[in-house]
Amino acid sequence: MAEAAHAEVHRHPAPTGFIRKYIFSIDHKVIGIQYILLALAAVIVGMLMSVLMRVKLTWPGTSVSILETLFPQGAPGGIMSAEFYLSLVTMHGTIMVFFVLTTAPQGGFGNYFLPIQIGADDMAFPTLNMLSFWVTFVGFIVILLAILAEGNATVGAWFTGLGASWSAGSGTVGPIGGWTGYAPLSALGKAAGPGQGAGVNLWIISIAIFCVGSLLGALNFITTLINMRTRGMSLMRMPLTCWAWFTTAVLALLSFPVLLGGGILLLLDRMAGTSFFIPGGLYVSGAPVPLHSGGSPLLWQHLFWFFGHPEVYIAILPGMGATSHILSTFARKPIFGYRAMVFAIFAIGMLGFFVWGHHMFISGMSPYSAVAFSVLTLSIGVPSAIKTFNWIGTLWGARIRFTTPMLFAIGFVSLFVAGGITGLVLGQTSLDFFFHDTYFVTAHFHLVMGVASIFGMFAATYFWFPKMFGRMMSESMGKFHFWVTFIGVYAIFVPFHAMGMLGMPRRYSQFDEYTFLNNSGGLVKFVTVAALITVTVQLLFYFNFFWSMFKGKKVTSDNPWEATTLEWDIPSPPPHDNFAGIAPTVYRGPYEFSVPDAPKDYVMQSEPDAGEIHPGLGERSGNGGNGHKH
Ligand code: HEM
Ligand SMILES: [Cu+2]
Repeated sequence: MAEAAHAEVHRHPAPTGFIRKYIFSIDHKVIGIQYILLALAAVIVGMLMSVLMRVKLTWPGTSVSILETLFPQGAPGGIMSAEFYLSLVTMHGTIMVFFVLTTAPQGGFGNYFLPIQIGADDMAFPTLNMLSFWVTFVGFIVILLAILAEGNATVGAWFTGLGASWSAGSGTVGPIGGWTGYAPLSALGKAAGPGQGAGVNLWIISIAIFCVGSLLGALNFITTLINMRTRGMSLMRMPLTCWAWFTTAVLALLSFPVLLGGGILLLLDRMAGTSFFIPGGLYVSGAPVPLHSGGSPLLWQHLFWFFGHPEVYIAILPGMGATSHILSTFARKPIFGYRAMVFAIFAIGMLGFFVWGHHMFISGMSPYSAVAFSVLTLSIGVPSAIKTFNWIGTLWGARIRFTTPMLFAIGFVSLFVAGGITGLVLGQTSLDFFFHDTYFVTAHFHLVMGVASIFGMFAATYFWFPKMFGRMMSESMGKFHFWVTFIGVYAIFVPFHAMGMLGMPRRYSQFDEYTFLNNSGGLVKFVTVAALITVTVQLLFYFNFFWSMFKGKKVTSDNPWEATTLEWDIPSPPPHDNFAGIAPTVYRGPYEFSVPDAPKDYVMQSEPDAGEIHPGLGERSGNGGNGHKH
């Protein structure tokens, strides 16, 4: 074979010790799984918090005894206080956005499959990759500390020695401020009220650490994709998953530094007496705020949302990539409009940097700026519609194989459309005046960013599980999981729209005082019951995941889905260096299904046409032959 001539020297031998193999591993596959496990742990915390929020909103007198033990002041007698609710909102949002949706799709699946899909033996900088994960992990530990520092006197006491701005155990619970941490509330420190002490410092530090981890990861993704594609893997032959991970990395590289910088300034305001975000003449609870003047709370909003809007694409683009890939595979059809899909994903990513002002329509900005932000926001509808049409075009007239990953991919399209439509509503200044800070917004972003991304990850998990672990997940459990979750999330979030139209404000722990909401009790209860059912069925997913890892049906082929990309050429699970030291050669695009006259209904990327093997081709095209040194 021509390939044999290009055999590479094995760069790093497989580690043997437990620690190097599973803990401080530099193998992108192990690191990918570590990210996935981190997300699986974080999402449990985030989900439990959402359940507690719904319980507090629906049955405010409920006593949860473990809360009394952990947070004796925030939940006296196990009954959640209003402040407890507000800190739940903050931590639920933060953990979901950062530690679930920014870790699993990119750090997890991207790490595992990007190098394999482009025919590389690892990431460009394996040690840096390991560092990215462990930095992110430390960020997660710090966010957990943030909860306990405010809410638990014992943990709080660890921090009180650090100085006045570290006052902790503030009589309530975790930090309060929403995942957006708006100034001046977030900049003032303890004086601003309960939940504003050490917990907020730790919250900022956690996010800053997270930014560093994500930045290192982004550098690695970009370098790997540009430098390490195997021969024949031209850009336009890459699977759409790779385009999505690449675009996501570019967004991360451009947006996380802004949040990191903003976070440092915020910390300086809290601890070093600066006034970046604190205006003069401020009063809190009737007392003047001394020593601060000249800062701008709006500056924080600009910095935050310059990061924040790209962040929602960081969360969802990998899901779009996985969905495109999986739809094509199980529709047994080439993806409709490959080039248009690449263009659209990049357009969405880039336009995402010019729309942050749509989060600030009611901040008092000039109506002229508002019009500009509004028009730019609506223009993102164009590439989004291109993607949607192409997904539908791919499914059109196909003989679809309704496997679990396919169901979740179709679910992704459904949720993306359902949630995206209301983006067009909110993108209009006049409508946003009413809807801003109501449950309508909560409905919009949960569907389009929260749950759609999660569906993308479910699809990816069911799809790649056999490759990662050499065993299949149970299809019957998977389908049951899909249907309950699919109906469940609509049952939760469709009523949110109605609540928003009634004028129900978000981030409120109770609505008793609002007579105009008196009739919403039934809706509120319905949502909570739906949430309890939906969350419970996720246990089945966890069971399926871990049970199948050890007891699932062993794969009988390395390509159980009859897919075309490079990962399906190699053993399941793949060996330490992916391609056993022989760089593969790519002869075609990634979605050659239902090819006329082909012996099977698909042709793999690595399959040459008869007579197409040219000895020496590898030296001329592609650049994967040399590997890299480190
Ligand atoms: C079982 C599914 C979920 C339920 C029942 C749920 C419920 C809630 C509730 C009740 C709130 C607070 C509303 C308020 O008082 O303003 C909230 C806020 C939020 N949720 Fe979820 N959620 C779920 C899943 C997710 C997911 C997957 C994400 C991932 C992005 C997410 C992200 C957020 C964010 C960013 C906020 C806003 C926090 C803030 O206002 O600062 N949620 N959610
Ligand atoms: Cu936005």
